[in-house]
Amino acid sequence: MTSAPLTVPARPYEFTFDPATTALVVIDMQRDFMEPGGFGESLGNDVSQLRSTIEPLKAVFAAARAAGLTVIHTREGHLPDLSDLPPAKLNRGNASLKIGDLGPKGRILIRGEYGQDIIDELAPIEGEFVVDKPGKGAFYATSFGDILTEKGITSLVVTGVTTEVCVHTTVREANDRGYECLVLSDCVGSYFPEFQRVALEMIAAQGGIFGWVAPSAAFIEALAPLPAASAAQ
Ligand code: TIU
Repeated sequence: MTSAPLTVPARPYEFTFDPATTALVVIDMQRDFMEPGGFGESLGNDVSQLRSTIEPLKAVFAAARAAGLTVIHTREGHLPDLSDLPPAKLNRGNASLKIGDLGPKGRILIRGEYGQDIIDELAPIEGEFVVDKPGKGAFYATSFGDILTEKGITSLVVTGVTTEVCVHTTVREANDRGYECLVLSDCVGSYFPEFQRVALEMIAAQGGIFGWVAPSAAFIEALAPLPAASAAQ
């Protein structure tokens, strides 16, 4: 099934997409990254930096669900026996709590734990996909690519955290596989304001080397244009 293509004003130029072949991708909006006591904080980060993504994402969810878009959530995490956790990832850095250690919200970044799940505000609903991934990118060692193929998806609208880590890795992986990616600038978040700005610049630079960038309001407007009368007010 295809429908009429829609257009979003974006950087570096307009992003055109068909809702029937477009998925909303929500990367790792998990307590482990968004709330105190999780993996993100254990790495020394101020998790409050990511909270500004929640309200814009709620509006994007409403618009995407009303338009019938495929919605795919991801969660970074590992098996309880850590068999899918490379020592290089376990030992990297100077975390106060390592992956698999017991924190206030359960074992850090372990599948099935309270802290590893998606925050209440952005919980998936029935019919949406939830993909668990052991790496930063959504394609590595997951069913993500198969879901896109089965659903006939060619374009991704990418949101989530963190911008320069799991969002960037996923967009780069998707770009190499031929997907057109629009990143919603206010629906992705970083612990570092400078990284947020530069990571978005990197996507749209060089004629859109990895994809397009637009604010969520432009995407919502493309999905559900305001009636002319109210738009003029
Ligand atoms: N540390 C950091 O910025 N991010 C991650 O470890 N994972 C994701 O980005 N989801």
